[in-house]
Amino acid sequence: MTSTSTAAPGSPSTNSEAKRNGLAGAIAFVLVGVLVVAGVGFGLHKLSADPQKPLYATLATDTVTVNGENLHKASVTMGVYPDQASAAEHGSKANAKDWVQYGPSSHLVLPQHTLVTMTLHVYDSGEKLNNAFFGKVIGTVGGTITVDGKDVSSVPADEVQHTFTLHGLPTSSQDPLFVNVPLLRVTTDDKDNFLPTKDPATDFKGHTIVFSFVTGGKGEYVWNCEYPCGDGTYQKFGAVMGAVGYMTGKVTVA
Ligand SMILES: [Cu+2]
Repeated sequence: MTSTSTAAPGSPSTNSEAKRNGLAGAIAFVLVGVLVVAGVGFGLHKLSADPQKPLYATLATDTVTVNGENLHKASVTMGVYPDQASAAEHGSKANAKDWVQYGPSSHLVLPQHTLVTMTLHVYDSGEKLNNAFFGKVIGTVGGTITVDGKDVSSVPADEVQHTFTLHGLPTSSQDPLFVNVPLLRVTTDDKDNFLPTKDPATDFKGHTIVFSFVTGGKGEYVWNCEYPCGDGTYQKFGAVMGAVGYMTGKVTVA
């Protein structure tokens, strides 16, 4: 019996089988590609998501005149804690890791064209800034902050616990906003125990720092600490320093 090259009806030729296999492979390749892209997108979204609920500034009913401009007023209060126990002790929901941390949220939402007054209760010790520039107060109304009720325009580089440094990328599409506030450290004894302070608002365990700045139009900004309070990596700028929810976060002007 001689073989024939014509396939019986209903049975695929080797040629179209190869084509079909090729098509299945291509579809599988595209599907894997889609899954990889979706996975990366989901991962990045999760990484950039807020670890805590955003903290909205409270809008006041009265207004104030700053540099000839009549502005609304808003206020926001936060804390800076050396660890989870300190955060819990002072009424802030502690973050997942037992690191130095801002609380209760690292994502602030502030109203636009408003005089924002921030109150920070700060409970950590410190060492020395690696860059004395961040010991200066910049961008606040009057160029000052109050520390336990006293006006200052800078904090010595070796008396800083953390900084609140708010900034954005230079862009033509949103107003510039730069605020730098050095936070006075709580002093410690030679065994690293915290010494009592003179500030009743912190139960004599910290300092209260108050300052105001004026927001521009809507925009997205970031803040971070510029005191090297991370672990030994990246000259103490690693770990907690880059961790959203601890020493860095977002500011939305809405
Ligand atoms: Cu810090």
